[in-house]
Amino acid sequence: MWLFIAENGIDCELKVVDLMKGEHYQPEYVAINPNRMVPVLEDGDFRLTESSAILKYLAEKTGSPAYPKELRSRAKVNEMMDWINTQVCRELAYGLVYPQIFPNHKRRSDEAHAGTIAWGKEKAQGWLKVLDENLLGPKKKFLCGDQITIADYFGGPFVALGEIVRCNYSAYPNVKTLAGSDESAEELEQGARGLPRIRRVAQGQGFRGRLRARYQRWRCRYHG
Ligand SMILES: N[C@@H](CCC(=O)N[C@@H](CS)C(=O)NCC(=O)O)C(=O)O
Repeated sequence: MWLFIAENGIDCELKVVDLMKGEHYQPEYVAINPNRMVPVLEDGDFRLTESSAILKYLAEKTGSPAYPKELRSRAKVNEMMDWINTQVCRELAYGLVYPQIFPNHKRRSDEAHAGTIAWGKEKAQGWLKVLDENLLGPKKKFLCGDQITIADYFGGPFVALGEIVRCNYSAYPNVKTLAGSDESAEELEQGARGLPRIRRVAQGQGFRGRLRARYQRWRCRYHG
């Protein structure tokens, strides 16, 4: 979401909620999002949670081609985002990565904790294989074809989460590209994806435009 905001020059006041310090459990933030999660977008007095819904809102509001208006093209973008939001989010993020980085995801015994991670790893590998072989494939530049869509803005950073716990994506060459972990410096200039692209945007661009977005966060500590 942050990447989309930055690349589209949307004026956005970025407020980092430090999950490692448990800031999302502070009353001030809970009043904004009782789910105790990030992100939240505020556009005037309009407040929106759920990163997929936020991306669609921003893309629609700015008339971005990254969320095509044509019925079937849009349906494919929605399909991809739902797939990422359920399968990949559940197993890669919540099964494998988050239990290893967030203290509040610690299970009640070491055995239960190890079991959660083992299950998440096994399932995530299955989804990564589908992503690599069926959804991306070697000839497809982006998740929904040759043009970048909000599904890529959504999915790239999700997949790149695996970097934090040193996932080895060598068995999934197309996933590596989506996650941006195999971009050369030149490719990066031309439009890398995943974490390298986020870093590039973070280093090189400010936030300009008209909207005010607060409590938005794609930047956990691990992004530096
Ligand atoms: N369905 C929500 C999930 C948001 C979510 O999982 N956020 C994570 C960080 S990426 C979070 O805030 N975790 C805090 C926690 O688990 O304590 C969305 O897509 O916005």
